[in-house]
Amino acid sequence: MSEIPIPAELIARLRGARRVAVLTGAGVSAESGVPTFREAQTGLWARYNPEDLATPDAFRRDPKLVWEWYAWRRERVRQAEPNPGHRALVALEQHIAEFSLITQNVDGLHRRAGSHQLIELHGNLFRAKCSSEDRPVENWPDGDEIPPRCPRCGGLLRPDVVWFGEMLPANALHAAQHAAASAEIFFSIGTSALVYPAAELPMIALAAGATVVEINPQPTPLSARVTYSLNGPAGAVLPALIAQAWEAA
Ligand code: BJW
Repeated sequence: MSEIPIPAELIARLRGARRVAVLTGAGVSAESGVPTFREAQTGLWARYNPEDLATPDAFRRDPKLVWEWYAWRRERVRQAEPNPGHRALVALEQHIAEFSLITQNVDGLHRRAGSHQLIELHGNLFRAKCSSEDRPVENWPDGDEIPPRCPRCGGLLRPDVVWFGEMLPANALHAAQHAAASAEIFFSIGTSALVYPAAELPMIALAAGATVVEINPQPTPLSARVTYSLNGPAGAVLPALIAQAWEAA
């Protein structure tokens, strides 16, 4: 159980809420052993800055390096399991009439935990697309050639994720903006709130009059703006929030 004090007024508002939206970032998967984006990478990858690899330029310069980085990350995520923070968000979805879980994460752990109302803003590690035709590719050969080639046109395959300077999937972004604008309570959890347009979503919610709650052990540029800042790990704070709102009622 979390030792972070959760204001009684927030618990009461959550219990009465019909529309809740949640934005998650890499911090939610940290307790599953998946490194956050801006923490140092380990082992082989410690000398690379993730922000320099997650770009179309990096892929153009060295497609093999970028493909191998994503293959390494896929392997780490395959070995990871959803944690109590992911599972608490599944429980939250079950208590709220109109619920949206907007994630910047590409690891698929929310879906594996059992979340359904999910909006993936930055794509998914486990999908690939053709870098020439921009079409999704379901199955790709795991042969000698790295990156593998598109079975239709022979172009290089790339992960189906959103890199810096690329547009987010329009449907996902519109759904996220709508959820933020109509939420009574908006949570920003485990994100450094540095990357746009995701970082705008809590601002949209604030401007529309929502209660905005941040859950993060570290301060972010958003912290001074929110209604409640809960300074702790998501895997402890979220289960405590659910327990106090519904199990102790
Ligand atoms: C815990 C915890 C625990 C630890 N519990 N918490 C407006 C202003 C300025 C710049 C821009 C702007 N609009 C667009 C831009 C440019 C750019 C951008 O935002 N740059 C900024 C860096 C300044 N944005 C884009 O390019 C976007 N495209 C776009 O806007 O298109 C239109 C356009 C194009 C060109 C010009 C202008 C407009 C695309 C952004 C795509 C981001 N892609 C990535 C990679 C995805 C694939 C992959 O994973 O490899 O997405 S970058 C990376 O950052 C990844 C993440 O999803 C994203 C956010 O990171 P996140 O999740 O916040 O992780 P961290 O590591 O930063 O933070 C972790 C947090 O967890 C920390 O706070 C910890 O304290 C906390 N934590 N343990 C809770 N247990």
